[in-house]
Amino acid sequence: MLRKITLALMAALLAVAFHPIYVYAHAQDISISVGHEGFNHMADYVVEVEAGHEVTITFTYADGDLAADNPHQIQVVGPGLDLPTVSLSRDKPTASITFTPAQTGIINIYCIIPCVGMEFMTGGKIKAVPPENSGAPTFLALELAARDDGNVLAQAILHDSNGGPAAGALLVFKQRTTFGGELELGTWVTAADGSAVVAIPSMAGQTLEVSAEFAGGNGVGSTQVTANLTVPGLPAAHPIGALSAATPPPVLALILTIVLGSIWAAYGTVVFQVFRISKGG
Ligand SMILES: [Cu+2]
Repeated sequence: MLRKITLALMAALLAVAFHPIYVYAHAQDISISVGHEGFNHMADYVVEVEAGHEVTITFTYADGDLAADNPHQIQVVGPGLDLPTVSLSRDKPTASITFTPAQTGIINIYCIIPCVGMEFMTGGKIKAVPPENSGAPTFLALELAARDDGNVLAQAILHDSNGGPAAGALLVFKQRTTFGGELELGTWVTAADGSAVVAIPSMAGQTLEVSAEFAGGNGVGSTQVTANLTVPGLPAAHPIGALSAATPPPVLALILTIVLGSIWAAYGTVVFQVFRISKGG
């Protein structure tokens, strides 16, 4: 009984444990000049952006000081990105490209055609870093609860900066897999009370790590929250071996008696025969 109460308490404690992270959505505009001295006149140009937020890069042609036209074709290459190249020349001095780095990591900027100064146009980098906590936040809470049918219910509730429920918002639910990756469970729309509920199949003893994300936008901050739950229920207990029990079952006791008796009988017979032969000789 005491054990059951302890288990229930532990499950309840795990179910309410969550760690909210608040972030803010914003557009990121970057200007990069492209010329024979490199990107923004640097051979190792680096700029930081926040992953998950839209980035617009405006490239400008910076080779007006050269006697001849020095066209460039810029490619932006990074994880999860498939972007068209951007061409710049004296006749087309500006061009822009817009994308959203979905993950953190390094995005490279190259000039992919022969040009004056091309050796300075291979090391440009955009560092996509995790979003910072800033600005007016939205609030997202996530609670995991194990159900008797083997599912874990993940309930997320989104509130706006005034503390009111945020209805009609898109929440993306993800589950961390045992392989370390993230499995996207899907996108749910919050109800009038700001909540969205997902049922996740689970096994007894399994530890689930689930996250809910609100992307924000249009002046509303983005939010992410992660929660963990170890599904209650013990792995099948090992029954105590029948022979280790305080009172072995009668059939096993009988078999043991017969086996041990036979061994001792054989031993006795041999001893008797040896004794008889040695006496006879
Ligand atoms: Cu170039």
